[in-house]
Amino acid sequence: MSQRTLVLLKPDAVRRGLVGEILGRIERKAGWSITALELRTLDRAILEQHYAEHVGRPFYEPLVEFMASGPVVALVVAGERVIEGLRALAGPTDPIAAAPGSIRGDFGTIVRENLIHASDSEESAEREIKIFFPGVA
Ligand code: D4T
Repeated sequence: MSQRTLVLLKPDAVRRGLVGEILGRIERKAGWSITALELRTLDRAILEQHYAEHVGRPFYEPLVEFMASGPVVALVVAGERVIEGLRALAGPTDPIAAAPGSIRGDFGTIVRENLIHASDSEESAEREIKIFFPGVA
């Protein structure tokens, strides 16, 4: 089943010089392709849309501050079961609980700075692709 997903390499990944490493892991999955890609610094308005489900939670303000603290790399990845596949490549939210071999498991230690976002469903992917790449059909 071919799908699309929205991926963000978070400011910690960009600051730490892990963009090439993470994009390389995505590119090496057979048959997946990057169909849009942009380096940009996110403002509050776009983060409020992206993290709408978390507004009001105790971690929301520090999360937005962190996500606006430097540029991110936003990309769309297309391919076979790419939504589930990107979540598996990333590993679970808490990097200490994430298995070695996953991006979070290999490079992260704290929940807020967990390196990568990947859409969690087809519905989220379509919503998030519209937020970050309104021009992409
Ligand atoms: P994203 O959405 O960034 O791919 O992460 P997840 O899908 O793995 O996790 P999430 O939506 O539950 O959390 C979004 C974002 O908030 C940070 N966070 C999360 C945090 O700083 N403290 C917390 O307690 C939680 C649950 C990390 C990811």
